[in-house]
Amino acid sequence: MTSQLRQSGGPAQHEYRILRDADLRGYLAELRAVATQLGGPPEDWSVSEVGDGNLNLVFIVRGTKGGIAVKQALPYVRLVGESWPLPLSRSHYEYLALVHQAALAPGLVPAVLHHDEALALIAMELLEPHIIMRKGLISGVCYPRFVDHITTFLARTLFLSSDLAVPAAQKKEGIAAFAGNHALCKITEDLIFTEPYFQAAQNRWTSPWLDATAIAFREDFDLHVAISRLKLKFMARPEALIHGDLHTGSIMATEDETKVIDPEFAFYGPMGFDLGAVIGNLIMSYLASAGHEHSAGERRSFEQWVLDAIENLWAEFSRKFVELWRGEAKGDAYPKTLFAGQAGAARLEAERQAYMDRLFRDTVEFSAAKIIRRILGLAHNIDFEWIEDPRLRATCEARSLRLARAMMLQTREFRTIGAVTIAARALRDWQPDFGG
Ligand code: SR1
Ligand code: MG
Repeated sequence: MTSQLRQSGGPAQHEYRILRDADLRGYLAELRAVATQLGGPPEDWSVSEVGDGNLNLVFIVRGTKGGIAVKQALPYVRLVGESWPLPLSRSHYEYLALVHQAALAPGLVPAVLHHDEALALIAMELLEPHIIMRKGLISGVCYPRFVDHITTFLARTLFLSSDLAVPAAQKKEGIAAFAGNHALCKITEDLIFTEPYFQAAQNRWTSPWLDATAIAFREDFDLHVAISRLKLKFMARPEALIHGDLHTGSIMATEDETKVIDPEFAFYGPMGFDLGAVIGNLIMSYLASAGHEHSAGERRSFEQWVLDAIENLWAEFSRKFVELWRGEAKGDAYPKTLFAGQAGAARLEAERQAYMDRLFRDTVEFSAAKIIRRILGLAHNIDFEWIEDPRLRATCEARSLRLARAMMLQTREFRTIGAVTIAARALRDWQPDFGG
């Protein structure tokens, strides 16, 4: 992208530096297409840093004609500081993922306007009036088009990058293209699949209420086996190009539109990890809702919407995925020659159902892992963090941990998505015994 723009009058190659205000303005002024989109003289552009994520800087730049968003990777983890270095190459993988996702699921990711690998910078479409979906959910906003959009995104990006859809050589090239993103995978391997289950220095939880639960999770070898099996699935199953961090903070939404952002954790991994991220985060939104009530029951219709969304999400995803499989199976998996005739077609259809059942079990387990890490690990969710009363927060978190532990250890009891929502509903008003 940089070299193409340079040929058409873009800037010369830059050394990495953190771009701030005037520097960013000057840099963008050299990009003809971007400057035209902004409009007016660069001195009049407004620049504000709005990033509230764990890793990067995000600037909103506005000119007389329009605005753009600029994301720049820092050489360290923003949440922790310079003591935790992180490769800038994640910006390259994010750019690559955005381009792939735009091709596979048009209209569901922000348009990329410019990428500069050396500066670890991506300029993209400003999403307005979209807000981070997690913030909308905390305020009790329902998103009527969300399930349709996110299931299209998931079914298309996962199916169309898998061995079901692409020839083996192309799939392996895809794996290779993202293999260098291992530092971001390592964050996930540590923060989701390891640290919440031992006394890692950076863990935190709502103390003292969850102290006993945190200790119990650290001493529970059934759980340690389950999370270790899941970690291995994450590490060793390159099923499809996954987003890698698809929580509700990676989604920007209005009532009518949904855009998936921030795929810097993208790599070829297990499909259930993305599905589990969305469902696990919706479960947390549901079980955190009681903590945001001003009067008992005022958020019931919102909560019902979240439960319906969880159920519809799996149903719609699996319908769309199987439909793609029936119509666009151009990959080398399940060779047509092995499923000839009517009997072969029937057997393949049954196998599709078995495949979806396995994927559902993965999804349930990954959802559970996503919940546990946000309550006992380093990086927490504002769904819980914004509950001011710590005892109430701990109550919502304890309900979520109880559900997550069951989903992780008794996965076979959660045969349908309805079983998950029934269990969540049963825990909505459960009162944990905090002792004392
Ligand atoms: C140190 S990074 C912590 C978390 O932020 C990202 O959003 C990922 O979820 C990561 O695990
Ligand atoms: Mg992110």
